[in-house]
Amino acid sequence: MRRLGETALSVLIALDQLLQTLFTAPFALAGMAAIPDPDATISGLLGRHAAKDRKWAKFAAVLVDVLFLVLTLGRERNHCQRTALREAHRCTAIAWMPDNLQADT
Ligand SMILES: [Ca+2]
Repeated sequence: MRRLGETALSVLIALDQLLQTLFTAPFALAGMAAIPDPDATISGLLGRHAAKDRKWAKFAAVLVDVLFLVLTLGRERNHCQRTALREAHRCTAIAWMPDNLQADT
């Protein structure tokens, strides 16, 4: 049962990263955002932009934070901020990629 749960979580994170990449791509193409990091999640994106005091991200982060607080029965507080920090410490960009892929601007 634990194996099923961990596998399901991996699939959900991969889908989350895909959605984040697809959501960010048009903004990147329009020059309004950095090239999307394919290993960043929606929560991480919200956490990074909320830390920059962007109102849209702060609003969305509150909603996501509440969702994770409920889903984890109160164990995961400030999910978006924590996710942004976790993702910042796990840079997965490879050497030939441009610098703006490795750090959100
Ligand atoms: Ca990934």
